[in-house]
Amino acid sequence: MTGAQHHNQPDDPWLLTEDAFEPARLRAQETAFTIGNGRFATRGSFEEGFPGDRAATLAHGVFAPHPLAITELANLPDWAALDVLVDGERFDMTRGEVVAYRRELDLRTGLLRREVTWRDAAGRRSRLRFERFTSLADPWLAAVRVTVTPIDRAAEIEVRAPLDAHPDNDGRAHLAWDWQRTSGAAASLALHIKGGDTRLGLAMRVRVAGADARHEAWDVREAPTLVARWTAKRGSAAAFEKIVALATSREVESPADAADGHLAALADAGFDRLYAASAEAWGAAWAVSDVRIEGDPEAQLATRFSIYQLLIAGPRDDEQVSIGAKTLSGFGYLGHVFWDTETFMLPFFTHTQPEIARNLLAYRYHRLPAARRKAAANGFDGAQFPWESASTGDEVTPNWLPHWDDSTRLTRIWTGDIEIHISACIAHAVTAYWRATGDDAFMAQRGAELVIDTARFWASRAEWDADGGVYRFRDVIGPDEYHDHVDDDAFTNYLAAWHLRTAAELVEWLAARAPDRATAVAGSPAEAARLVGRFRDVAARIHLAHDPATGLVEQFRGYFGLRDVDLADFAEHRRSMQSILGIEGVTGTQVIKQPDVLMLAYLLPDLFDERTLAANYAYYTARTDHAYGSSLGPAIQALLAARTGAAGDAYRHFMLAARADLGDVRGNASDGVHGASAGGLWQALVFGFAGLRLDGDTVTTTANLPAHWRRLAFSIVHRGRVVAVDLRPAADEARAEPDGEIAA
Ligand code: IFM
Repeated sequence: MTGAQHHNQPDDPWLLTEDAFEPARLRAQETAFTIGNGRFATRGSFEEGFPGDRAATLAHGVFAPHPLAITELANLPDWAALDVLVDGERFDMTRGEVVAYRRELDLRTGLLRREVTWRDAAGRRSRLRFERFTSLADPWLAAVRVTVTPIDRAAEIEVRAPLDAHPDNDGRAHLAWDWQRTSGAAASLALHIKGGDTRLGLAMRVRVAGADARHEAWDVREAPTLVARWTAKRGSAAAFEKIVALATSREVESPADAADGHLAALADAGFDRLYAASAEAWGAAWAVSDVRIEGDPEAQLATRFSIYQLLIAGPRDDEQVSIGAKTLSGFGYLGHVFWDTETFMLPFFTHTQPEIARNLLAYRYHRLPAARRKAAANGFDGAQFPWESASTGDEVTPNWLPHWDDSTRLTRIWTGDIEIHISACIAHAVTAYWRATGDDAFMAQRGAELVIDTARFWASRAEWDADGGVYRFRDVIGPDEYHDHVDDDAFTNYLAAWHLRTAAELVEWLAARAPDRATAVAGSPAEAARLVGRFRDVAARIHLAHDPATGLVEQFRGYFGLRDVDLADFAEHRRSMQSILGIEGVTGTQVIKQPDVLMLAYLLPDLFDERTLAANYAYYTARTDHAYGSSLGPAIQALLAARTGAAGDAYRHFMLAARADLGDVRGNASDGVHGASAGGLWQALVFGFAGLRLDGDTVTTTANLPAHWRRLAFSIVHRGRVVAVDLRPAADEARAEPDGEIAA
C-alpha cells in the first residue's frame, strides 16, 4: 500500500490541475476529477476510454445485488463517452503522440476540462478540448462537449456519441436492456437493474457548433449512438455537444420517456447556457461553504477540493439517500453508508448547508423500521442502526471478505455484528443539527424518535455486573478496529451514557412540547416516565474508565496491559501496522488504527478538562498508526492537536488528511474519495484551528493558526443566520454575535 505522493502546489486555488498524464495514476486521478451534483456523479475517466480505466457513473439510491455484501451502487451508462475520429483515425492517447496535455477541474463551477494536442500515426496534429459538467441547477442533467481543431491541414472530423448499456462494477454487470429509440440527433435508452427494482432512462441530444455537420443515428442494440461528421478547415474549431438527461424509477414511472421529455423541454439550450445555470448554482453553494486560507496554497486547494467533494455528494432533494464512505466517486465500500457520514461529513452540512444535513438525517429516520428489525433480531429493544447501510437500512456489512494478501482466504468481518457505537453517533449528529439550526419541528417530528428509540437499544444492550455495581457493554468494537471483541470500550460506553441522558431529556422535552408525539414515540405517558427513569439509571451506572491520578481513559478493559510498541521502529514501512503485524498480531499490542479516546474528547468536550485532554493526547498520539491506519484519524488528530495548542503537530496531521486523495497517501484513492477525511478536514479548520464554539446563540473562536497562515476565513449558518469568521494570526481570540463578522 504505497501511494506515490504528489503534492499540489497550485497557481490558482480553485483549480485542480494535471499537466502531464501518468498512466500509473490513472484511477486515483479519475477519483480526484469526479464531477457530480448531489444526485449522481461521474469519475474523471477519459471520454474515449483508456486501458485499465474505471469509468463510473453512480447515482444515489440506485443499488444492485452484490454476492458478498448484499448490495452495491450500480455503475450506470457512461453518459460522457465520445469517440473522435480525425480523417478516419480514432483519437486514443495510447496511440500516436500526446504533444501537449492539461486537465483541470474548476472547483468553483464544477467544470472538468482536458486539452490535448495529439499527433496521429500519419503525423497530423489536432487539438482536442473536452469539457463536461453535471448540472447543479438541474439534477437530471449532464453535458459534455469536444472542440476539435485540425492544426496542420483540413480534416474530416467524425464524433460518435454512444449511450452504452454495458458498464460494470469491476466485472459485475448490473444493467439489463429494455428498449431504445434513435432519430437524427436524439436517442434514448431504457434499462433496469438486474435482480433489483430500479428502472433507468437516459436520453441524449447532440449538436455541432461552428461547422455544418451531417448527423446520423446508429440504432446499435444496447448502444444507441449519434454521429456527426464535418469538414474542418485547417485551424478552425468546431464543437460537438452531447446533452444527457438521467431519470430513474425512484422519481418517475417511465424514466426513459421522462428523460426524453426533460431534454425536449430545454428546447434549444446548449452547453454554454446550461453550464451558466449550473455555475450560478455553484456560486450560491460556495457563498456559504467556502473556506479561505491565505499563506498556504496547497492547504487552500485541498480544503476547497474536500468541500467540493462533499458538495457533489450531498443529496439536495432526496430524503431517502445518504452519502457512502467513498461518496459517489468510486466502488470502494460499495456505496454503503457508515458513521463516516454522521460523525465526519455531516457537521460540514449542518453548519453550512443545513437542508442537506436534514435530508441525511431523514434518511436515518426513514430507516428506523430496519433498525428496529436489527435490534429485535439481536434480542434487544428499540432501534439499532446497521454498521453499513444502503437502501433498506438493513445491515449490509459483509460477514466475510477476501484477505487483503491472499484472496483464497476469507476474513471474518465482525463490524456488522458488534461495532455498535454508530447508533450513538447518529443521535449525536441529530442533536448537533438541532443545536445549530434550532429546528424544533424536525426534532419533534423525527429527531426525538431517532434518539429515543436508539437509547432503548442501549438500555437493553447494557449488561448489569452485580459484582462491580456497573452496567457494561461487552463484546464490542470501537472505532479502533485493530481491536475487536473488547469490553468496556471507552468510546462506546461514554457515548452510550451521553446518549441515554440526552434521550431522557428529550422524552421530557417532547412531553412538554408535543405530548401526542411523546405518547406516540414512548407508547403511553406512563411508559414515557418509565423510559426517563430507566435511561437515567443506566446512564448513571455505565462503567466509565478514567484514572484520576494520570488523567488517562483506558481505551477498553485490558488495553493498558497489552504490549507497547514503539512506532518509530516501523517508520520506514509504508503500510498499515495491521498488515505488518497481522490481524492477530496487532490485536496483542497497544497500536491503534485511529484515536478513539481523542475522538471521544472531540465529540463530548465537556468530559475532558485541559489536563485530561493533554494526558490522553500524549498517550494515544504515540500509539496511533496515523499515516496508514484509518483515513478517518488524521483530521480529528489535527483538530485535537490544535485544541491542545500543539500547532506544529496539528498542521502535520492536517496535511496528512489534506493529501488523503490528492496525494493518494494510502494508495487507495482509486476506490473513491475518502469522504470522512474530507469532512474531518473542514472540522479541523473550523473547530480546530479556528476553535469555533457554539453556545446557544453565541459564537466564539479561539484561533490557533499554523504559523505561516496569514488568514483563515469562512462562514457558518447558525440558527438561520450567516456568521462570517475572519481570523488572522495576530488575533488569537475573537467573538461574534450572529450576523456579525468576527474580524481580527
Ligand atoms: O467507517 C470506517 C471505519 O471507521 C474504518 N474502516 C473504514 C470505514 C469506512 O470508511
